[in-house]
Amino acid sequence: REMELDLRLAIKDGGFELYFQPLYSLAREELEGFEALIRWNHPKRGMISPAEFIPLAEETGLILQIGEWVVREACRSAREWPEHLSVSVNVSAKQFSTPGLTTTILQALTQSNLRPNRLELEITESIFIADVEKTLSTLHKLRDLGVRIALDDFGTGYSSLSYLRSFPFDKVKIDQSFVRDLNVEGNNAHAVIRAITTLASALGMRTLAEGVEYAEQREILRREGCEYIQGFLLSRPVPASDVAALINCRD
Ligand code: G
Ligand code: G
Ligand code: MN
Ligand code: NA
Repeated sequence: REMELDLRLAIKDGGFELYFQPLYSLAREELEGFEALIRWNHPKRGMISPAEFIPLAEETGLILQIGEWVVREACRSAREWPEHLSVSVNVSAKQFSTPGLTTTILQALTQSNLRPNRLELEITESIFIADVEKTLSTLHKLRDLGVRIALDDFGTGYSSLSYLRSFPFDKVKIDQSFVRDLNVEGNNAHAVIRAITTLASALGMRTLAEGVEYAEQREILRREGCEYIQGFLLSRPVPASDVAALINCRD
């Protein structure tokens, strides 16, 4: 497995980089923070998408070391931003189910001296496939650290509604596929978005729509009660060195 060896080398030699994509509050018309998205700069193949190497990292267990690096680096970066901005980090199911997770998060917060409520962990419904009691206990431990917890890619798994009821997530990230459906007439996509925002708000959770590419989508989302958006309309994910420009640009 050549790719696995390359991954090990990348962990050792610092072959990864974090890109950041803005999360935007529609209600306040201002930046809320950034989602950290990992990139692998492969010595021969150039930039490799996480969609390609995260599955291998999960299979081989290397996701644990990579995940630790991501959390540390994300906290370190966020420490340089204005106090009101948060950083969101993707946590894979495998990472979530390891006992060391809370320690890793706590260490990253301590080392960077970042206020815990500036860190948001994005987890997917797949964590509920495992032992539900254990999953809930981990979620509560993380919540006790003071970090925020978002449910990512919402609506793509099954029985989504029961998961929403079982834990007070801070935020529900509506999957891009629902936003894409808004482009097509007569498929009830508005109604689905409204149902999600109504339910989330009744449960005291905020909603963010992913994959927003057009102003028309943004306006529908605003109308249907969605509070936050993320997507190419605002910005593609950018390297850390370009984050300052996004923070300073007002529109
Ligand atoms: O950034 P991009 O669209 O290429 O991301 C592709 C996929 O990889 C998405 O599902 C995203 O959640 C995931 N991903 C990006 N960065 C990380 C990361 O740091 N950790 C994990 N576990 N997944 C990530
Ligand atoms: O699974 P997760 O939601 O973490 O994945 C985020 C992925 O979505 C990243 O790979 C990011 O590059 C991608 N992404 C972010 N905004 C947009 C967008 O507006 N359109 C599309 N097609 N992809 C997007
Ligand atoms: Mn995400
Ligand atoms: Na998502």
